[in-house]
Amino acid sequence: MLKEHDAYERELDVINPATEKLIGSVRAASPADVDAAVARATRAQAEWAALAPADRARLLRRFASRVDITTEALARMEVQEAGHPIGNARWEAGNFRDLLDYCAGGVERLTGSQIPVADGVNLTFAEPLGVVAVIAPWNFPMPIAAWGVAPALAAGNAVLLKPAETTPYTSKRLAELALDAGLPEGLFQVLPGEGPVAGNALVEHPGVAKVVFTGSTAVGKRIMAQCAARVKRVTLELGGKSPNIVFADADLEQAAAAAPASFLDNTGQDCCARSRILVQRSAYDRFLELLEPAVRGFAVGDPADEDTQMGPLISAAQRERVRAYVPEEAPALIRGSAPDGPGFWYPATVLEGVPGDRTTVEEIFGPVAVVIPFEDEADAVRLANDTEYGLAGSLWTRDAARALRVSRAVRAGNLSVNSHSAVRYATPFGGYKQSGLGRELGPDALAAFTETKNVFISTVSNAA
Ligand code: TXE
Repeated sequence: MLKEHDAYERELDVINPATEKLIGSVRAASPADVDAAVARATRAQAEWAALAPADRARLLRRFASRVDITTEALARMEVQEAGHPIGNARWEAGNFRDLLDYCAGGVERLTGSQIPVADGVNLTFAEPLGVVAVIAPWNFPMPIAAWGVAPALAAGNAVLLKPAETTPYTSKRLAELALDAGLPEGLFQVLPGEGPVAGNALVEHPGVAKVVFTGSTAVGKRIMAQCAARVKRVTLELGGKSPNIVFADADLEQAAAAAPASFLDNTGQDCCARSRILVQRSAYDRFLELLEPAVRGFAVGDPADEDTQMGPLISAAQRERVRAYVPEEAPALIRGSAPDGPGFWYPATVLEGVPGDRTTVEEIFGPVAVVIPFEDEADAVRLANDTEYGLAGSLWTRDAARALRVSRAVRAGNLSVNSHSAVRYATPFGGYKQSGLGRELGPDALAAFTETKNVFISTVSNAA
């Protein structure tokens, strides 16, 4: 809820989604705050880029160790503001730490090259971009922030992070930890604020060299157009409607046991959620028999409870979005339970996939999957690719050649075989088609925050 005062003076109320209680309010950044932040970041970046690479790496490792010793507090904060199960929230804080460590290891390996040419010496340099804006969503506030923040800092840039309206607290704490660790003042700033105000001001600001955006496809397209107007660098991680392809030759027990987490983790608010379950017709009935108890057994409840696997949706608005796709009373193949009382709860739901229906083609971003039968491999690939998205996908088979064939045929950035794993900090992550632009993480993570400069030095003698 936003309270309006004079000029631009706003507070963002932060609500615990499991209790609907107000946790607190933070001041929303105005366009003038963004201007001031860019000016501070520009000064800090010059200081940062002038440090010896070993010193930058040491400070980033120190930041990582501050995050490490604060993991439990950050995780508890995440439980409060995002409603994530505590076990998941610990992983999220750990992911921020891991990214800092991983990228610190890249600082001294970010080198240029010497390319053989005639009549001189040719050198290339990997130079920082300057000030980078990271606009993050609420579904994984710490990890998604980390994927931009850590490599951008490691490559010598300053970062302005705008967290989502609903989840500012962990980001604010991370900025304090960066200062504690000794990073220059202004180098990593957090600007809680509204997308169309602070977010928009960052995108439009001439002092911001690159925008890293994770969020809805609609806002991503808008940001890309705004960046195009200035030829500003942009990385986009957008939505998904990822397939989980189960072939009849798979270990069906294993595939069914793993399927619930692939669309229920984070209450389905995951861009990699495998929300289209494609099952070979000859195994369809058996797979559903196995899936039902697995879905019902997925533990829903108080996110602070160590055994909880699924918490509430982030907000009343998000629950309304999910309900607009599938009201709780709509017919379903499988429906789990949800707690009564306060909280933005929504039960795990598995629907029969109806070709062309919006539940089978649009990202619902809730704990909802559709199941669709297929005949053979070609049919599976056709269905898997029958989407404007291309972020992730899983396939379950015991046939190694098929695993490789289908992985190569599915037009998506992150495929997993006999697993639902999508994100590892050491491997590249990103989408095909309307799921995004560019890649994050992996060996090239730092390079995405540099410009390559080429310098030719003539060795032709002037002596007559
Ligand atoms: O996203 P928004 P919302 C999808 C998912 C979800 C839907 C809507 O389907 O149901 O998007 O979620 C900032 N200029 N994903 O409304 O609005 C905003 O403040 C600059 C998928 O929350 O895209 C927030 O920080 N910034 C996804 C961030 O963009 C703007 C994660 C995301 O908000 C802005 C989240 C503007 N004009 C939602 N408008 C994923 N890929 O994981 C908003 N923002």
